[in-house]
Amino acid sequence: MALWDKDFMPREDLRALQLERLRQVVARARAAIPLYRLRFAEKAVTEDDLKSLDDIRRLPFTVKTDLRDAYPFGLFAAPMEDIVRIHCSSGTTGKPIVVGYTRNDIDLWAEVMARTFNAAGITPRDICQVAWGYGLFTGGLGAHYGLERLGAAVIPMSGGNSEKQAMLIQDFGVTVWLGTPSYCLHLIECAAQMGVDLRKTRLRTAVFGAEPWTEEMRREIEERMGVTAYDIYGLTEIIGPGVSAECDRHCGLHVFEDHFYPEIIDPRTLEPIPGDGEGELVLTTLTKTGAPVIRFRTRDITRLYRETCSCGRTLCRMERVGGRTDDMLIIRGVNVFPSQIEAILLSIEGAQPHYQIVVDREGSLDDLEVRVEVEESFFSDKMREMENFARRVVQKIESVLGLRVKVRLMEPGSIERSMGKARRVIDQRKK
Ligand code: DLL
Repeated sequence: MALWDKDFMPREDLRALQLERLRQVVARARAAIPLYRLRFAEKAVTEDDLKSLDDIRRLPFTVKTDLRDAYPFGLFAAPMEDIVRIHCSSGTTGKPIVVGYTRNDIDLWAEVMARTFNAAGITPRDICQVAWGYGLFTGGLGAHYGLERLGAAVIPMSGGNSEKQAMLIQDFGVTVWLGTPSYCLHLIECAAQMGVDLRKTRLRTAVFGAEPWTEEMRREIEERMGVTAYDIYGLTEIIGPGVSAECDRHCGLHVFEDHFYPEIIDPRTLEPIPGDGEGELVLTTLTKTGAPVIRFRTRDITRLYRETCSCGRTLCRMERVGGRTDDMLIIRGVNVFPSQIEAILLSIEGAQPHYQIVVDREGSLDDLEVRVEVEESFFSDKMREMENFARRVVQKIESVLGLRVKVRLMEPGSIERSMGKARRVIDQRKK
């Protein structure tokens, strides 16, 4: 049986498996983690109360601060002798969130990553360049083990060093590139400066994840790189990448539900959202033994589609994550996600996919400034032409968002490039 046969399991079998695994993980967490023992006792719930999957609602949520407060190893369910790997979340300030993996967890992680890459059409014949960071971040090593499990050739490149990335793509005949979409754009530019047209190389697939990106960005990169792009999703607290992945239909990301149980809740009432309504994604790890988490509130906003995909996978699909509850800017009462601004900018000829959003407060009013790079050929010495262009950008953003904005046109290359996750928002209100 191939690993990915599990993607096509009949729904009833999958649900029975999920319930059995849910009971097991609750029992494990209760036995091994004092915080869960206490929380379950407060709610007077044990694994024996879980008669159907809907009973998951009786269990308490886990939030980021629970993990942070348990720093470093307080939520591990296995003794250190069984932990074989430690990763941390990518937060920039304060203490990180720490996750421990047993041998079992490393194996299941490689399995879900191999299923991820199979869904993207990657085979043992591919040569794959991994440009997510290797280290405490889960992207590099997570992808690495999955590609090896699949039997593909892996180049553990990590992020940055764009000239070398471009050189190896050419010289090694790399067919698959994996990393963040924002770094990919930078790589395309660097390659062009070196005289390398990535469309003319053997590259055919790009796998992107670790940050939000839009359909407009997909089209832009597919065209400039000559690839088909796939979206993959995950987070450190749950395992890293490998929670969900697109198939060749590109209509949502299949959640590896036999390992991760998804729910969608209303972040204010904490009640489940019915049908395929939008809300906050909550995940439970069903099989992890090192650091299992029950009903983790991801803060990522998405929705779940439960009809079978035309690819035949029975796994439900989540919509691409356009933003997090904590990324949402509230500007003069209007909710704005950076991804909305990205989509608008990319629909304007001459605007480049390099942008930053600066929020500031003038008096009691919030101000939104969008800084966007302008294509070289659009950059003009004539003040009037530039003003007209800026006005067009302002009008377009204002008509979609219904919000007054300032637009600052920037010279090509002037906005900071990232080797990993891009920093799109500078919020000066928090100073
Ligand atoms: O970014 C794990 C990962 C690595 C995923 C490589 C995919 C590829 P963290 O650093 O813990 O882990 O960040 C997790 O990043 O909660 C989302 O907000 C965001 N995110 C991850 N993938 C996507 C995606 C890794 N495909 C946080 N689309 C998550 C949108 C994403 N947002």
